[in-house]
Amino acid sequence: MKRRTFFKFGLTTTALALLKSNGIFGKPIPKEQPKSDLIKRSNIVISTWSHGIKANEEAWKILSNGGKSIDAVEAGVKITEADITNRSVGIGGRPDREGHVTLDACIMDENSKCGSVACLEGIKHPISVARAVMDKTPHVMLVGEGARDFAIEQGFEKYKTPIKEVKKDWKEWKKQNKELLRKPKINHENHDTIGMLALDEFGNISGSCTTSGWAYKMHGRVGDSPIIGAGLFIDNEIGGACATGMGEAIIRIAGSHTVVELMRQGKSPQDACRLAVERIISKHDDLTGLQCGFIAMDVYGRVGSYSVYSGFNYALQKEDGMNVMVDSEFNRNW
Ligand code: SD4
Repeated sequence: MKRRTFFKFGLTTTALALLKSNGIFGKPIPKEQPKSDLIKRSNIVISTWSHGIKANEEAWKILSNGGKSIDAVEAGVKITEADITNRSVGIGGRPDREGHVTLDACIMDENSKCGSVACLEGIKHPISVARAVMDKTPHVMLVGEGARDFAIEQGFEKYKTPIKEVKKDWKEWKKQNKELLRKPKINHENHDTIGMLALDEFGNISGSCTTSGWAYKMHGRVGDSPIIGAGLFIDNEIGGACATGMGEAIIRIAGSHTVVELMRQGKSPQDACRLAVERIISKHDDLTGLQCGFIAMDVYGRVGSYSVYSGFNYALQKEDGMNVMVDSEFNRNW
């Protein structure tokens, strides 16, 4: 069935009021009621940044047809990975300093099964390779050549990277950034990983996360996105979280795991994201360019987000045809 998206950019006041009134941002959970009665059995999907709108649409097709959240989060982010105009995720991503596009991705399901690939080159869908690591190997994480050999052996589509336009930009960057070649610096304009969380009608949460990482990073650098507990974490008894932004800072506090553990302690997804961001802030003296953001969802169907700096947003869908961008709360303006 064809579905319409009403709001592509920004959330209208009415839509925001509607979402607030049905408790999506954090209606308190009554203590006296058994948790199993309160677990939400309905479809919700959220994903980071505006590319999340298209990714949500794809995930929603699966969720709204009675599919599982793990299939929805894989299919959703594949849309972003395949978009060659996207410079921070998948095959259109920017390379490292040496000109290699190295991709990071991970996926986690309601049974705490997870799979991950890091520093993977020339394969179109790292998220599906991560899923294959989860489903077909006894391991959680494969990196570099080993990950690529596994992907090829499993028949995954190869893709020559960097694409022409990206290679041209990289050559230009090299000419103009001799200093940065020696001492890499954060490039916050290119920190647009897609992280996705979905709840299905069985009451199960899964998540996915995929990125080409920090543009012009050192060769071999791996960020938070493929690291279970940093870029993504799911505990189906509690909820899930994923991260975007400067991976090094997110890894330092085991970011997504921290958000889930804060929810376990009774915090709403919104408060859990805020507290994790505040912990990042408290661990860094210099916050220049240090953008990090989290999105989270709990088993009661509540969602939240928070970032260090303004400008972070995420796409939210919980009804047919209503796929909206929500501006995240933040600690400070740029
Ligand atoms: C990284 N966290 O490699 C990723 C980049 C990112 O939004 O999130 N971009 O550090």
